[in-house]
Amino acid sequence: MQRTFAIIKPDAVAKGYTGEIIAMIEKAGFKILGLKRIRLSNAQAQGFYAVHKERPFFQGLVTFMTEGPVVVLALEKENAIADWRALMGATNPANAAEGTIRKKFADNIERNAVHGSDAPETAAAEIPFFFSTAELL
Ligand code: FUP
Repeated sequence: MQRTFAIIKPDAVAKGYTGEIIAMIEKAGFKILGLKRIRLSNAQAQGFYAVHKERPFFQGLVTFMTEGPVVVLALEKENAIADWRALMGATNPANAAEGTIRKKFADNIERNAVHGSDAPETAAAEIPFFFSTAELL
């Protein structure tokens, strides 16, 4: 079993896609260990995306991620990291495969509906960024 971390981003939450995305997650066989609807502070968004802080899109990304509520999830499944990234689709929805979440719901490379950990070390850092051990059931 492997764990991964997911965010339903402000664009998708605001447009009312939370339920459909959670249904896709469950249908794909992920167990939801933790789930909450929160609004990121500026400091949380900057900390979460710290690896991108030298990138030209960093400030825009932080502004977007704090513009409204998000849903954060801790997911478990065999091969969870790769399987969740496959279900999300490519970062740029223009390149995302048919049937993926980003193809269905994302507007562009910045407002791209969902986040997913990209490696085991990332998942191991991202899950505790938002969930305590007692919140993972
Ligand atoms: P992903 O792992 O698919 O979310 O993609 P990246 O880690 O490459 O990028 C993280 C986030 O930065 C993306 F979800 C959206 C944002 N981003 C931009 O806004 N512009 C870019 O050119 C690239 C990424």
